[in-house]
Amino acid sequence: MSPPSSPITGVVLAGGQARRMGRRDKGLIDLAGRPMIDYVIEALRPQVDELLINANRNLPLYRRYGYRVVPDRVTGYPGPLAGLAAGLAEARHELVLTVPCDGPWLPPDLAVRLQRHLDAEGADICVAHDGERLQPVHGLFRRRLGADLTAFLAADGRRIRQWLERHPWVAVDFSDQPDAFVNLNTPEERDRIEREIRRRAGR
Ligand SMILES: Nc1nc2c(ncn2[C@@H]2O[C@H](COP(=O)(O)OP(=O)(O)O)[C@@H](O)[C@H]2O)c(=O)[nH]1
Ligand SMILES: [Mg+2]
Repeated sequence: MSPPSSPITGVVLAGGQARRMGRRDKGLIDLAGRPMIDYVIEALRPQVDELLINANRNLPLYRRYGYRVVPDRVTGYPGPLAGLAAGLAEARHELVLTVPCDGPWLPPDLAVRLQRHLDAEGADICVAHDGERLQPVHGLFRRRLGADLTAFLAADGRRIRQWLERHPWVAVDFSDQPDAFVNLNTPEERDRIEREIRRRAGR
């Protein structure tokens, strides 16, 4: 795989309330013997030049990974855009890649493919599409959109799709990797994916 042409800051979005997971801190939930976020960091680390963790609870535990931990700058848990806003405000690089903390099977070529399309189409935002639906928390964003996102959130904007429409955005088809966007929102999903991880690892 060829490296991306511009440096990228990766942001793991681990700042949600996890209402469907009993409000536990989802990134730290055990998945086959490791905190869920371990899988995400392992998959994202080789794809980016800087890594940030967006979290709002248990900050000392997240800091143990050795990356900067950035909490939301807005209150009230307005959704993933709050985590993106924190990432855009703190990123060292001009391109910012977000991924959720609850998807253990991230595409290994996520950054490369998103950046290729972002550049080719001259867009400001490039998000993944799994063949059936948009997966906009897997997205590459230009850092300078931070001011507009802050304004959108301040005006009570919440919906990702609505914010995307304010900017030139494109989607990239990842339907060749059907498992890549599996994410764990409920205890049942966690149990099912844990069984699958153990099965694949033969343990
Ligand atoms: N910073 C921040 N992140 C959030 C918030 N709400 C959700 N997220 C993150 O956004 C991602 C998607 O949220 P999730 O609850 O899994 O919803 P899903 O899109 O239905 O799977 C997760 O990585 C969450 O940690 C929020 O209010 N603030
Ligand atoms: Mg999820």
